[in-house]
Amino acid sequence: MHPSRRSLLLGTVALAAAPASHAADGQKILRLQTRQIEVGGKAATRYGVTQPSGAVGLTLDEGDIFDVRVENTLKVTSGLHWHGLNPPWRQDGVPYISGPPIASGQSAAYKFPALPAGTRWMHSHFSLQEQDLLAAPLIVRETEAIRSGRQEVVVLFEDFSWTLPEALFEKLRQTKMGGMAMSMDPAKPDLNDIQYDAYLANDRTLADPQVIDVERAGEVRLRLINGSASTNFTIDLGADEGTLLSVDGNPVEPLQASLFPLAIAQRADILVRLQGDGRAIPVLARGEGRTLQAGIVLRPRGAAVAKIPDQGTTDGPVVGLNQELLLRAARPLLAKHKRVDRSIPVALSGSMMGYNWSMPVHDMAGAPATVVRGERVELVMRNDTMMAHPMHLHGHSFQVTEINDAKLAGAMRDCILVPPRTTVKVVFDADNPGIWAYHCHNLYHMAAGMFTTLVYRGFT
Ligand SMILES: [Cu+2]
Repeated sequence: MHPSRRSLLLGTVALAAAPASHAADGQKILRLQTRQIEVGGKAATRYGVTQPSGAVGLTLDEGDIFDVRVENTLKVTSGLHWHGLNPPWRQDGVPYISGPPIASGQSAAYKFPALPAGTRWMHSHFSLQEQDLLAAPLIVRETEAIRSGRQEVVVLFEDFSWTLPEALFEKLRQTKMGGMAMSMDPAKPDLNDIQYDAYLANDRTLADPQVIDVERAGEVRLRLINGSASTNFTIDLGADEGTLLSVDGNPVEPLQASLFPLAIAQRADILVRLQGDGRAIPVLARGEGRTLQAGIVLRPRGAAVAKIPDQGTTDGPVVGLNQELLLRAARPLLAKHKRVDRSIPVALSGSMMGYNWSMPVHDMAGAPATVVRGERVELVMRNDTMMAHPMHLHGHSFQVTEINDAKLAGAMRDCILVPPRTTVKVVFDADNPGIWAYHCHNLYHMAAGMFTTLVYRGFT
């Protein structure tokens, strides 16, 4: 290893004692690199996360140790966050909160049990790099999924612009100045801040979609990840139906549908059974309030694949919580302590004086949410704004327990969409002491202030 590539060792004593000069057995290398993709016939240079083998992202099996060295080969400071895994807090990959970012030419090591299993993902939590596609799948295959022998298809959906993220953000701050561009009509929520040039499915537009060979009458487990910076999607299976197996990587009671809302940062595992009729099945992600779409195609042997336009005939549906109300966790929080020990109000807020967002806790802007280890904690998120906010808590899986006064034993998640004029309650067990990021996963809302922390009292 180059001497300037100083190792930043994180975590356990055992790890610190391991030689840093070569990859230990089982240690995987993830490189932050630039790469070229093609959008609309033009080449675009963006960021990416690849292993030395060329594999994108990382796939592990349930029970594996997450043993990774991240090498930053970019010219800029960066890092990776393990979205949906619940590591010790110092290994969460959030710059300045869980640890320092990774400078250009440096690396950092991570080692912890890869829990919980399921469809996770990884992305930069540094500046606006996520919009530059610095994201990849992180799959921890469930033992049940491995045993099933089913084919699996992982799809990372992203939003793409030819404009640099910093310019997009600056434009938002300019055009929203004074709130003139923001909807004041409660019947018309603001769906999109940014008019993207393309949506991508595994880096490809529908001009040249990924076509995946499947068995004629086979079963396919789709692992779908909304890795976009600020686009909510609806997954559309067209005339076909699928069975929702898990959301955010966590199993739910199976739910049959052809449309599946997928808010920013959320994941959906969907089982598709091919009918044996030899038809290809497109899996589309339709942008909320836009005709623009992306997708992949499942192709049984010999099937013809029709061209799919990247513009649909109607706008993608508004992404809300109708389906969320139907979801039931297959593995809910343990029933042994049913009482909520602490309830924390969080007001999702926006200022009409410019593009400013916030999430005051207990009505105190900038205050962290504080908890004590061992408590069962409820977050009460009330959205007073005209935009939906996909709210993500790091380091924990929470259960959705109430949506506008409707109580439910809902899904276990790490990201829940809170639509305008909606209150959502989620509950989690405070079992992972540390300082955790807690924020809106719309990249521009987060950058404009909708970000706080969850802090354990006296955890050190
Ligand atoms: Cu938001």
